Amino acid sequence: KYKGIIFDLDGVICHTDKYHYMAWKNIADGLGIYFDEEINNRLRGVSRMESLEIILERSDKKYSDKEKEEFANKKNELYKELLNEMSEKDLDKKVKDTLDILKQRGYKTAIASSSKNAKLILSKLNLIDFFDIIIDGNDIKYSKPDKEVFEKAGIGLKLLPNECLVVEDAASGVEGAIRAGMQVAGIGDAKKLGDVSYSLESFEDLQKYCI
Ligand code: B16
Ligand code: MG
Repeated sequence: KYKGIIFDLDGVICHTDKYHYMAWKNIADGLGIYFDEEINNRLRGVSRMESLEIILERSDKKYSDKEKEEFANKKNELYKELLNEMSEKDLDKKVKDTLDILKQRGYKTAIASSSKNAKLILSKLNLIDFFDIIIDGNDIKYSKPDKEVFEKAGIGLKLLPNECLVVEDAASGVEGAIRAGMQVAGIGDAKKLGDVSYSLESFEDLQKYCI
């Protein structure tokens, strides 16, 4: 039924979501702003600046655009330091095997990520040449829950929306994919969301639904 599979990156292909959390936690603690895993879930799939705005909701202070830019830059520096340690061994074998099987079955594959660091991460995981197309935070004007990143991935694969299945871990991504007219397989927290077509207990479950 599907001809292409469009994957989110953070929280689906790899677990860089924990590094985003650690880096933002450092910024929030430095500013004396309360931040926890639950608030962090709202940052999934959302752009860097929009993530900062969500964190600052709990601050009484007003910050200038220049200050906000400094916080966001500092977060990205911390995040990239954490990424330094990453290598091919951080790619789960079951994820890699599943990707290979789906490719053998003839599916086209894409990445649709809000992250401006997506290509850096994919090269560390030695996956940069695996996907037919990579659309990331540098290619879009509006981040998830907008449909832009998914629409561009679908166009890049030369497929219609109803020929694509999106794999997402975030509410923002599920919403964006549905707005793009695509069906979604939810993993992690997103597997509990009502509008997903498939709930994946693990990444390998994709092999059951994409035959
Ligand atoms: P960056 P995804 C998203 O990636 C992350 O989930 C989100 O937490 C992050 O703020 C966003 O990328 C921007 O990342 O600061 O690296 O540009 O889940 O869409 O792959
Ligand atoms: Mg994600």
